[in-house]
Amino acid sequence: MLLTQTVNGKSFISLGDSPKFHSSSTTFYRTMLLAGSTFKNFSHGFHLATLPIQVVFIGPAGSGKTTLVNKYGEWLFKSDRRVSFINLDPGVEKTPYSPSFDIRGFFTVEEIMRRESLGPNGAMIRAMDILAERSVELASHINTLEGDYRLIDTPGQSELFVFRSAGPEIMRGLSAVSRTIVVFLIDGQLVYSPSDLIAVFSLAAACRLRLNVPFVHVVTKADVLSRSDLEKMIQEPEYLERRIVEEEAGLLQEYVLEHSKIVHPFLRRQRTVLVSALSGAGLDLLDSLIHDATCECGDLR
Ligand SMILES: Nc1nc2c(ncn2[C@@H]2O[C@H](COP(=O)(O)OP(=O)(O)OP(=O)(O)O)[C@@H](O)[C@H]2O)c(=O)[nH]1
Ligand SMILES: [Mg+2]
Repeated sequence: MLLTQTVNGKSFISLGDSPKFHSSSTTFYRTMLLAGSTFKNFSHGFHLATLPIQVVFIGPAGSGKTTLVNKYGEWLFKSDRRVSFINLDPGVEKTPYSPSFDIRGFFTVEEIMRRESLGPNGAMIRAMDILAERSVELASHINTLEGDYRLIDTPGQSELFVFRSAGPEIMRGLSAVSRTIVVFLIDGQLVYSPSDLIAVFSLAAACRLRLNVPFVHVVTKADVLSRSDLEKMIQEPEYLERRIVEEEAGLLQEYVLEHSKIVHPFLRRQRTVLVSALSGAGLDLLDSLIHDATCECGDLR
């Protein structure tokens, strides 16, 4: 039962048990979540820096989400930070990390296929809809996990996660309980031309519009990248435009040039880091971007 209670002159909604405003931040945030508050609107005097950072890894199938969750988690452990791993992919068979919270404890794509006589795509769609329906419950489960960082792995079929309601609902739930950021992964091996670059960053921009939380872009698999000028194309609009003119022709050139004008200002502000989960290159820069984007001084919103 929801009750309104008053602690030190502040009114808030509780679950009916005694308020634990001082002794348990988890209970406090859970009650705030159920009351429909959002993290951004809190005015309770909690210092942002004391809250766990929730990092949600999103990217196209095979872009390296699960590998990066594991490697970044190991890197954080080595830097004396406490980490919880969270798996939200009901279709994954094995994870290289031990999840503290695993959606497969509630349902798997295989179970849904069997139970509802669906194929793999239909079952994944159903799984995403269940995730959306249970997003508040999910966020409050996740909010019971200890640690400085919560690393959240998402489904391979990211388009279903982002463009159905699961992604936005879960992001709302997570943002209500603690500071939350998306790390958007781009598989560097798949960027062959300037138009590929514009295409993947347009996808990132569409995801950002859907999810409405701070984003950091990561180009993955930096150890096997053949294009040494990828970073230059990302950072320098004039250089990117020159490459588009050199490498594209006709209507496609016109179209890509127009898109590059839209994507570029956004790209420069967001910053992009090249990372190799295999060698560990770029993990320190990724960490400082995540920190900047989630601290009070952050300017990446
Ligand atoms: N060379 C190289 N390969 C990588 C790197 N990161 C991931 N991979 C490989 O890329 C493939 C996909 O990696 P995953 O981590 O499973 O990617 P994912 O995005 O979780 O995949 P789904 O969940 O199926 O969408 C695997 O074969 C990894 O070994 C990297 O930094 N360098
Ligand atoms: Mg994965």
